[in-house]
Amino acid sequence: MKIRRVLGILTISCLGLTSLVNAKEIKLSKEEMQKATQVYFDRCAGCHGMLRKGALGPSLEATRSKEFGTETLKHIINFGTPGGMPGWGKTGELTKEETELMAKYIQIEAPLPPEKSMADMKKSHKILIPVKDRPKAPEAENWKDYFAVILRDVGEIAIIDGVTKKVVSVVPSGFATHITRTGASGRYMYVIGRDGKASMIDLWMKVPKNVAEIRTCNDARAIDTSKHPDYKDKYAIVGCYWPPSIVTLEADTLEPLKIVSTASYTYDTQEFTREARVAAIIASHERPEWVVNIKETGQVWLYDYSDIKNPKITMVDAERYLHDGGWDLSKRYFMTAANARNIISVIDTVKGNLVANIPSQGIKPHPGRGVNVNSKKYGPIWGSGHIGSNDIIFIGTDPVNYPQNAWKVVKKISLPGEGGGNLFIKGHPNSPYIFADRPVNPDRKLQTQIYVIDKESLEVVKTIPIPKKYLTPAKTEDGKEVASRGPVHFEFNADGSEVWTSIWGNKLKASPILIYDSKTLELKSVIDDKRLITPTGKFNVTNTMTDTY
Ligand code: DHE
Repeated sequence: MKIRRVLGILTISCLGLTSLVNAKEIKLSKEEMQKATQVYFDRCAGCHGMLRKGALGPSLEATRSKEFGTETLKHIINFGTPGGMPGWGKTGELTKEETELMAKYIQIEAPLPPEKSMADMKKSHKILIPVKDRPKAPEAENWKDYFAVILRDVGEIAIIDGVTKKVVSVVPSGFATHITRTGASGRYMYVIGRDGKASMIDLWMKVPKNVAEIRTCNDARAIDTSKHPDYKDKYAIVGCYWPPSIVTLEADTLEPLKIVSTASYTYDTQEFTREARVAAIIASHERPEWVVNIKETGQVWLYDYSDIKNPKITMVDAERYLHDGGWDLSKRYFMTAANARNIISVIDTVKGNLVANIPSQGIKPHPGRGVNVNSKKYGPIWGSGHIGSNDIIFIGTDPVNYPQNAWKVVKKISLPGEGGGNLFIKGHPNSPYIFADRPVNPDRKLQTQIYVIDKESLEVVKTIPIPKKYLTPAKTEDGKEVASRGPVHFEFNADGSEVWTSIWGNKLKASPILIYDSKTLELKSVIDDKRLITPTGKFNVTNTMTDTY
């Protein structure tokens, strides 16, 4: 595996010193440390933290890892766990040697990652196409039905026309690109890489291109924009994992405006937490406000951007560890998973307070943005799946007209078969069905099916197996076969008549996007393009702009 210096020179150069001194029985060479640091960043830091204190995954601090020992750690890294830890060896992402290296590395104390200042950030800022040279009107007809598709392992975004199903453009982005979000008008698609590189693609161009980019931090997962009508297309926001911070930017140039550190105190035990990372961010449509999950401290920050240099932040105590979430049907309540404690926290963005911490009745809730249904029986409800168990839950979200159902799990169903592994669930007002994936379930059959839930009965009414021809394994250079993981993530086209999913393959070969009719559930088309390497998240312009799910 090639070593990329995404962590920066400071980390790489200090590794050899600190870590080798701390290790008693385990010694790694400087080269091995560099490689292991990179692999840790690529594969482990997201769930276990840069400082290895744990979050979605457990703590990997050296003292704890040592209790397991190299052989047990190798086994876990190779085969994964039923709780959602991927089997990195089994999926071919790590070789035998890399698995052993990582088992040793996590028994050595974590090196301290570098900080980042405004001056560092500014050095990386590039306006690639100035505003005055960009199109004055859309040059393509269907741009509001474009999909931005994450090509995770190659760090690119494919822009696909939702009407013609043609790949219009493939645009470079940050390392192991994570998600995209649109501005309020939908014109620009904002992209965040795991290396903290934010970029923006102009969808009005005949062939969409990046028009600006900036490295906001060293590790990030979230990006959004100002969606209040008075601030339409004015600001963008990046949420960083490391250094843990919120970075605000000009929306048309990505010029950095302000950095706010999120290192702070846990809401309950009031312990200082250096690594208080920014997880989901969502923009209010009603107020000049971003709703920001601070993962480790269990607080949701309501970040008022009306005075961008002097932001007002309301810190709402919720629960730990906050991860992803989305709006309820009214877009007043933010429904978010506190996955370490199996809780869905509900934040009232009008009153600026916590409404409820609802036990999710499953293990590790993972909603993505979740799903909204206007149920005949229960009124407006919001739903989530779980990584660690097969439970799908629906919570009542209308305290005025359905007070008896509000902030309660009104319905819980089970996906068929043992174990969890669900990552995303999606709906659209024009589709009678909700769609759920299960790409991290260890059972091959369960992993490669789509689960269809009827919006009226709220029962799983069908499972759609992915045809074998779309799951053919890739071959490594030494002839080893590596299977793809099955479908991951769903997104609808603008009118909700189609639902798109992608096969989560690996870097060795392209993987298709499968498009189903959202009413008949027939496979309508397949986008099979050799540029589609590891397609994961898919973001339709209209649905992302309007927060439709
Ligand atoms: Fe994600 C959303 C963090 C791994 C695909 N992911 C999110 C959000 C967070 C997050 C905080 C919410 C962002 C928001 O709404 O502002 N993701 C993390 C991790 O920390 C984690 C667990 C481990 C890591 O090292 O990054 C992780 N995520 C993944 C993947 O491996 C996925 C499945 C594939 C990929 O391409 O990276 C993945 N995450 C996604 C997607 C969304 C997302 C597609 C947006 C869902 C949506 O519909 O809005």
